[in-house]
Amino acid sequence: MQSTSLRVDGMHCGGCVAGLTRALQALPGVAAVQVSLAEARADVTHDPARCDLGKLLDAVAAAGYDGKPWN
Ligand SMILES: [Cu+2]
Repeated sequence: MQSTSLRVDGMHCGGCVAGLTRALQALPGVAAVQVSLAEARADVTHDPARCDLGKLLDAVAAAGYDGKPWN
């Protein structure tokens, strides 16, 4: 498992947090998701062989938010 942190802009409320959490958790290979509205951050634990950074960012974009690697 690998831990990846994303900067996610465009979240405004708890509904956004819940929606983004669901979208990321739905990806094959994702084991755990922690989304922080205050930090505009998503921490994802995932199997890098099944779910890479590109797939995480695609899911963020598909959910309607603007994501990029945290660092
Ligand atoms: Cu919202």
